[in-house]
Amino acid sequence: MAGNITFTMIKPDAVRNGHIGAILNKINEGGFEIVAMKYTKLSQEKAGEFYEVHKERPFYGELVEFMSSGPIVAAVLRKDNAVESFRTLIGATNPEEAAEGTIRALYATSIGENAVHGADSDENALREANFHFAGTEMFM
Ligand code: 3AN
Repeated sequence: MAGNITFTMIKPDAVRNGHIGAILNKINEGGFEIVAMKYTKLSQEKAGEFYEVHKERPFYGELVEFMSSGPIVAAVLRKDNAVESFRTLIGATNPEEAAEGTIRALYATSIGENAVHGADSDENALREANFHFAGTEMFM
């Protein structure tokens, strides 16, 4: 059965470009409840750890550099079928392929700097939530 929790980050490009408020509004309008949230910055080491699954990909270095380049908003969201529903709301990885009205179509600048992260499975959503938040910081 699909879980009801997903994990997201508003990435440094979207923060720099002033889109935090607009993206949180899309998240609320999409019917997601925020159960944890923080404004923070990943060190290079932490970003490397978070994206460890992509270590062998050619863009790993660039991704770690970018994700540690400025503050982010990390959040845990609740909705039925949260992972899939959120990935629909954010759109394709490449903003040029993202459906109209999705967060990436509206606010991403490139495939590398694509405004938001969304967990890709229930298992990863929980792992990523626990990576960023202590149990006492999540109001599930
Ligand atoms: P998604 O974020 O849509 O799940 P993944 O898991 O394939 O996409 O990639 C993780 C992150 O790696 C993306 N959000 C993006 O920032 C970066 N990325 C993916 N593909 C590329 C690429 N071809 N060039 C640069 N960065 C990329």
